[in-house]
Amino acid sequence: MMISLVENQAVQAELLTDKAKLWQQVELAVSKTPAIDVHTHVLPPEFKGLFLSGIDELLTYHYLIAETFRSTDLTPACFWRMTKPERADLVWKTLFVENTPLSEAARGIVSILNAFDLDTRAPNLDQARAFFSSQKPGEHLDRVLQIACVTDLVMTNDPFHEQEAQAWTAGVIPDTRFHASLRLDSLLNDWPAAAETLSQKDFIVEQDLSGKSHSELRRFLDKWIARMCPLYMAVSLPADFKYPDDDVRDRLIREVVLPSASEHGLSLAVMMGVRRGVNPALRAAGDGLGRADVSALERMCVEHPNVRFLATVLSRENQHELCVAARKFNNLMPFGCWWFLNNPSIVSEITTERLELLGPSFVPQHSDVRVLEHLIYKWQHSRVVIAASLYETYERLLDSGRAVTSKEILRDVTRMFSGNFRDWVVGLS
Ligand code: RAT
Ligand code: ZN
Repeated sequence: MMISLVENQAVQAELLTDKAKLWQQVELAVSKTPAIDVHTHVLPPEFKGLFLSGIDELLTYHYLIAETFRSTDLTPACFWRMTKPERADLVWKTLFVENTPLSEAARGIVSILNAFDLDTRAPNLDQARAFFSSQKPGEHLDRVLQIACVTDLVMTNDPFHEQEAQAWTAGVIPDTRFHASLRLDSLLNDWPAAAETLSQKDFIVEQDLSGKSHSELRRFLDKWIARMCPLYMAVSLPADFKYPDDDVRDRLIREVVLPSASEHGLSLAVMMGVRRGVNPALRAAGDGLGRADVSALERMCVEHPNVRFLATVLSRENQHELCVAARKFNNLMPFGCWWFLNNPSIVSEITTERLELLGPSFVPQHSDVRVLEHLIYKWQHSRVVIAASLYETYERLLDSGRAVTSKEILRDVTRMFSGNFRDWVVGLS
């Protein structure tokens, strides 16, 4: 659906030869075009105990925990012994009172507080806590989505996560704006433990994938696909991931996951370059990154032309290779500026590079949020940078002799913020 920011048809069709006017239209389109957030970790309020919202959750985001340890002598062991409100107090005191919140994740909290007219220089969290605890969850959710200008978001749903699996099994139906993605990390990245769990749940699988393992794994995936109706399947992969390889993960991908994706018409999202547990003492804040081998992704694309791949890579050094791979394979859709890349300088670089190599045929951003209100800053900050990159691209086009209209700008932004993803998945009307 294309939104109509400029009602008047004649104005929409006007050639934007004036650069100030061009900027105004680009800025308007990028800030107001609704986005589908294609990868998040936020669950809807219906998933009791798993829906995260409010200042204590916001401040104990693993990005900020890692940053806090750079400015305190407290040990991780002491930190983990604290309650969540105590941790949030410490993060606030360390990063926002004793220091200036200069980092992107810290500035994000400022943007969130500001969006709700809360004191961004408060000496403590009393005001913020009172505000968030007084919100009605449904209304608050609507308000956050409206501020972030996000219509739909995709969750990360791991059938091996006990608490979440229980909710699905009990028939909890998520808010219609929340869509599932079937996350395969537990299955693909820790097969021995997954096989053990599956055996306990009456799936007859063997560690060496012999016997009925294949059909049982397909039965497992079929069951969860029927239950969650995911828009895609997804896995994050380590920096040293190879394809082909001679390990069990290769066989699982080749013999179980890709045939299942093909049969159900589901895309596979491949997220490459994580190094889990670089500093285990920091728990979820202790993951790092490494340069991945993008040719592994190319080989998956060439071997499986009937499967659509969504792909994001964590290392800055891999970004250009991903763009070039996408030029070769129209079953490959680059998405987002992931995790450590979600900083203005890098989002700007990646977005410009993608526009130069792929035109509008990519998904510029996803939020990766874990806490509802993160949506506000992740989308506000990204939109500012994307608008600037897109403006420069149109400006160069204008200098080369072709002006665009606001209708064309809207068409391009709509394609990037929702259309490309809609075309890639089934079940999102
Ligand atoms: O980006 C993040 O917040 C990470 O912690 C991970 O969740 C990563 O996005 C992933 O999906 O593995
Ligand atoms: Zn994620």
